[in-house]
Amino acid sequence: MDPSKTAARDANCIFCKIIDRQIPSNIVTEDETCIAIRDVNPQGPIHILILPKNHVANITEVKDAQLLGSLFMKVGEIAKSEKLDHGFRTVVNTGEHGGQTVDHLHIHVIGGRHLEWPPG
Ligand code: DGP
Repeated sequence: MDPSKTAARDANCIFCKIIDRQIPSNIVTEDETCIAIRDVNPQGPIHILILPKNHVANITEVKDAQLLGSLFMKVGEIAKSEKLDHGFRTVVNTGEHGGQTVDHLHIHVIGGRHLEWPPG
């Protein structure tokens, strides 16, 4: 098996603990590669985070194009199931300047209200 695809968690990562059910969360959907949870600090009526189950710190660390594809395919599925018919925003914060506070790759899906642009 490709070692880069072997399940791996970071013992100090809060999202890895959520994936392992050590910390409770509101799970929207999951499959073998990713999980989607409701953000604990929602920035809109709908705010969902899509994360890979294997620990990857951020988008620059991804080695697996198929994994990225799977994560982004979830965006559309979730937008449909959450009825975000009027649109939504997809955000991937990276590093300190990007406002990333949890070092486990995640895609924000925010919707349910009109969002301003540009961000601060
Ligand atoms: P970012 O700033 O892009 O790294 O986003 C991290 C998001 O994770 C932030 O919107 C708050 C959310 N978050 C942090 N801790 C938890 C948690 O324990 N549970 C859930 N559901 N969300 C969390």
